[in-house]
Amino acid sequence: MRVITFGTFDVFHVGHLNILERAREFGDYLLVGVSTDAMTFDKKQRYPVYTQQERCAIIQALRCVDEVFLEESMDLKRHYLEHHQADVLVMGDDWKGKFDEFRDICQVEYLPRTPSISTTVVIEKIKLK
Ligand code: C2G
Repeated sequence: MRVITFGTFDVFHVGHLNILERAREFGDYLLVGVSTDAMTFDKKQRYPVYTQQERCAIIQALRCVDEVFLEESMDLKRHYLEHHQADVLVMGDDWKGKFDEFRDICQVEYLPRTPSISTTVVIEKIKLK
């Protein structure tokens, strides 16, 4: 089973690791779409701390990840799912319901987020030191 997930994965933290490890358990090949810097800017009006090359290198180095590609636009999801022949799409439950339209081509799973951690929380913690 080919599993796919998407994310920015900026300032990598244990919440990111947890979702990737749990996603991998849905199959035997995990593909990760990493949002480009430009796509992140469009979505959040700020660039990530780490560049897309750095974020891809970190994700690619994880034992649970088999393949990494750049996600250029939210609107290309169906294309990515088809192109990579994904059997299962896994996302955190902050996206609950958002990708149900793809149930016609793959299984869609929303997993509970790891509580109390996010890129913003990490950045704020560092600022306060
Ligand atoms: N996540 C999590 N627990 C946290 C923080 C994040 O499970 N404490 C999950 C999110 O639910 C998501 C993944 O980690 O599934 C990546 O999160 P982000 O880097 O915040 O990515 P996001 O901005 O949600 O981008 O096409 C969709 C986008 O690319 C997703």
